[in-house]
Amino acid sequence: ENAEYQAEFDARIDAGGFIEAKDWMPEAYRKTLVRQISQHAHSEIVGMLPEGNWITRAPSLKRKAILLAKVQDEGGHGLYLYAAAETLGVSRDELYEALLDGRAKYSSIFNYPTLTWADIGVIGWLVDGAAIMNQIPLCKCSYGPYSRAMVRICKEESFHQRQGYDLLLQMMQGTPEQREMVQDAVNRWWWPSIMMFGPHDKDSQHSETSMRWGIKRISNDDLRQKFVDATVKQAEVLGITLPDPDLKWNEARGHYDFGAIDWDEFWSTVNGHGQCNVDRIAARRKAWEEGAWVREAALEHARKQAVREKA
Ligand code: FAQ
Repeated sequence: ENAEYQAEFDARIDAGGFIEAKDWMPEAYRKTLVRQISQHAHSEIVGMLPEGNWITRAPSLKRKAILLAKVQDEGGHGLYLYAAAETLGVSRDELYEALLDGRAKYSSIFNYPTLTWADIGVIGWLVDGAAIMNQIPLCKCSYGPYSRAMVRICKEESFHQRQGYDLLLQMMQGTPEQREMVQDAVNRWWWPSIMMFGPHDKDSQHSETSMRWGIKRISNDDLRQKFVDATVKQAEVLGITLPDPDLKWNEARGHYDFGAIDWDEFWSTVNGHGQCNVDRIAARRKAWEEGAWVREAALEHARKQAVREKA
């Protein structure tokens, strides 16, 4: 019987179709989706912290309103993604528990500190820019609930990317100190941003199966290359230098070549030893504990309403 279901699943995947929550799916497909979608959700929720750090210090009312809205969007993205993961038969509580226990991964990028206001612009430009490059192909991924969540998320991410670039363009028209601040932030965020795409294809343990299943449509290295190619021109318009002496146009390949990535730094950050890993999890744990009364009140409210409806 399973063989029949498997054949139907394979045929749908091969035809570029979607798998929905109630459809039969191989256990390994379900597992890899729970892994990727929950890591993605955790990244959004942890990703609120580096920028949240600057809400009280935004330099104007306009910038504060924009930053508040952006961080709120990230909370919303986390919620759509946890909901997409729940369609696969896991609960949000168990996923969240894995994050708070340090068992679950989230994107390496959110373990770097935001030292100046320019970091807020650079996160929008580079981090959201890299996120969109990776997420546009996910709008066509084979799992329906994930792909539909990604369509909405990508629309909001592209606004995030533009607000970051706009913030930097404005700072670059300011004082020499402001321009230096932008360059310094770019120097610190450039390499971590290109690490976001994950290990090289040859070292990417899940790529082959995820590509076969139509979860990943474009490989880690191809996405990283597309990101570098798109970003070089934007850096020129801004008037900053990307911190890579090996970055140069390769006429034969039709792409920019770039220098070697420090994979020791990447894996050490992924495995819990980056600059801010301990702080990030401590902040999420504190928010969970301090929010206990809200969850209890919501449950109590729901209980009272159910009683009232019955009466
Ligand atoms: N950080 O075999 P692969 C955002 C892990 S954007 C940490 O290549 P896969 C928006 C990987 O999980 C950021 N770990 O894995 C925002 C695996 O470990 P595992 C979130 C990483 O899954 C912007 C191992 O390495 N975006 O939040 C990283 O095929 C601004 C082997 O790697 C997404 O999650 C990394 N960078 O490909 C919010 C997008 N890279 O699971 C706030 C969806 C790899 O076996 C502010 N995810 N690993 O324990 C994906 O597209 C994929 O999961 C990849 C990795 C491409 C990230």
